[in-house]
Amino acid sequence: MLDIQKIRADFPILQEQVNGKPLVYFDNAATNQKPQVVIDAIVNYYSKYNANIHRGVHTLSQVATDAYEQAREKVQKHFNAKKSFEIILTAGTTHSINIVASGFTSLLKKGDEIIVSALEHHSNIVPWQMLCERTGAELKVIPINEEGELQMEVYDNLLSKKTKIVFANHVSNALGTINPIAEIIEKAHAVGAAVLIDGAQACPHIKPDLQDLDVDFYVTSAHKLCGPTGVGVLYGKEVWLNKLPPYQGGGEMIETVSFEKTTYAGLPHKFEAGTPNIVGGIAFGVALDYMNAVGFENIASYEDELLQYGTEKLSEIEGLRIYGTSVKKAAVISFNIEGVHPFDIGSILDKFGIAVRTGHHCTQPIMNYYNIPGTVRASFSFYNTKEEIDVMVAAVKKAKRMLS
Ligand code: C6P
Repeated sequence: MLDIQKIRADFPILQEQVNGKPLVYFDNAATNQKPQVVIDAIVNYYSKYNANIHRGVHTLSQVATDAYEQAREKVQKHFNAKKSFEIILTAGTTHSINIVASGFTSLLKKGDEIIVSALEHHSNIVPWQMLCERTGAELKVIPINEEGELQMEVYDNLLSKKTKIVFANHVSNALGTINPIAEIIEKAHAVGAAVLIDGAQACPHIKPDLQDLDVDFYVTSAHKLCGPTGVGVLYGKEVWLNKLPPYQGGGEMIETVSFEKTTYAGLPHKFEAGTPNIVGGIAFGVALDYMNAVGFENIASYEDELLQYGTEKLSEIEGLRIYGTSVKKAAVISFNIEGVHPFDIGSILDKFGIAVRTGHHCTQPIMNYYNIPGTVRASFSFYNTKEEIDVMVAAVKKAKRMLS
């Protein structure tokens, strides 16, 4: 059992008022809020030991390097990666995906196939389309059904010896669907294809065991896990990271440089050119500690309660349709009211201090499937409450009266 009021006290922003009303923050899928310990870690770094890392013999640089490398180890432990150098600290999910997509340029040729799910965020579509343009490989799509679930029987038919890599998200940001990633990975491996799983929306709710999943690449962003923006994870199996060329050239990613020839550093530095987001990495480690102390099992079961409650209450509103009705779902409710544009509902909710996201959520293919311009998306976190859901439901009812 979580003590929600105690948890809420850890998040200073939750005491804020927006438009004269107590903030109800239901835009957690876009980015979630930061507890005081994470904010303190950022202030502490800049006030006490700000220095560049992996470079200086001086004390501050050593302290900062140790803190940064400890954060990498926390990430390794959290995701159960075999080696800490399999954890590349990046700028976020988008950056991580682009490193892999760019790296596959030299590994693909015309006639090869890439399979992507129809539930993907644009950042897990566009880099692969660019890869196809560069290599002549072909993109195949696993379609969805009305519930917003992947049609796995079509996936079975798409897989062949031509398949070189498969991409899917763990949880859909637009619909909340939890995808059967263990099955996706196992079937892809059976035809010799690699798999990249986009865990941006899963990681705030689920603690994945990467060795158990046997996934080749797993990516996520710190800012959805109570950490800062501008930091993310690219996990890759050692064998794959060794196969891929570096993404960017620069300082830190080299072993030796001369005008005749440069040799690259080993993992993880080969993929970490330039000064990284040092404070971001350190604060991410603190955020993981915080979330692990709350406990992912507690988080998942409490958020599921919020999801069931919110779904039930919103469903009572006549003319309201929820998109994404899979039985396996994270705490995201995407909805529309018949005849009303989602943007108008979002704008009225904002007047009541309620933050939701409206629009296509960077998933235009999903919106095209349902033939809608977008949805209103309420996404819950472990610090939200049923009372806040009541406030939103009442505001949606008012918005409906005003707009229809
Ligand atoms: N989705 C949302 O409101 P970045 O921006 O690199 O941290 O994450 C991109 C990304 C990739 N995959 C999925 C499944 C995502 O949900 C996101 C980010 C946010 O849904 C902002 S667009």
